[in-house]
Amino acid sequence: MTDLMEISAALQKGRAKVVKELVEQAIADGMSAKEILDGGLLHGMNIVGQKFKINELYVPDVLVAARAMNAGSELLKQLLIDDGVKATGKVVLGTCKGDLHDIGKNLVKMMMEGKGLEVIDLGVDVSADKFVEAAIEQNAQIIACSALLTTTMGEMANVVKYAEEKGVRSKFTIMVGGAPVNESFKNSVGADVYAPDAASAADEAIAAIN
Ligand code: B1M
Repeated sequence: MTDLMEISAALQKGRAKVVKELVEQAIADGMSAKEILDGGLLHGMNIVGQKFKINELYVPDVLVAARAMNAGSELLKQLLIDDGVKATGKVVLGTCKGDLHDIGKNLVKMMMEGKGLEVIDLGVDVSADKFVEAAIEQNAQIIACSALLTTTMGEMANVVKYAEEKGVRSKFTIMVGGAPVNESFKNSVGADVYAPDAASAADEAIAAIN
């Protein structure tokens, strides 16, 4: 049986190839995607975050760890997506303007696709007008904004404001999330839904559409 701590340790060292092999092994051992994600990949990334905070690791170390995280989570995607599920709704998703963090956003995308939602991924550094214009163009029901920086979460207020100015606010459920975001921030910017993690983001999206 694969030791999830080995996945965590390899991720912390940024060893993408090893992470990939260990995740493949864990899948072959019959572990669930959630177990591998929470106990291995996210465990390792949390430690990287703590060490980054106290200057024990630096930006290049975090970048290689992020690459290893993406290599591992990409393999889990197949397990999270049920081919038989028909798209039940459309979401435009992105990381807010000025923000390049995309690991959490990518997990949200995977979980939403796993629930049968069609996700239009706008990428990172997405401005308020781009979120809203894409939602109009794509005829989406949900605008989902991720932010990891206290300096970029303010763009979420601009998304709400821009939708109001365009007269389309009532057409969309605006969902917000990311490490510095919480329920009271969601209320302060006038968004509709806050989700603390990728799995609840997918559940909340389904609930908002139905
Ligand atoms: Co940056 N970084 N980073 N970083 N980074 C943080 C966020 C930080 C907390 C580190 C720290 O100081 N401890 C700090 C932010 C401080 C703050 O604003 N309060 C920080 C900083 C300061 C910076 C720079 C400014 C550093 C610098 O250059 N001096 C810089 C900014 C660059 C920019 O964006 N303009 C920077 C750069 C980077 C890297 C490029 C090196 C890299 C990103 C690589 C990438 O994403 N491709 C990076 C990383 C990896 C991190 C940490 C270590 C890990 C983030 C992560 O991916 N976590 C992070 C520290 C930490 O969080 N512990 C840190 C795993 C991921 C799964 O979690 O994204 O939170 P998260 O997603 C969660 C939930 O939040 C939620 O679901 C996910 C779990 O299921 N969620 C949503 C996310 N989006 C959601 C949307 C939803 C719902 C839920 O609905 C729409």
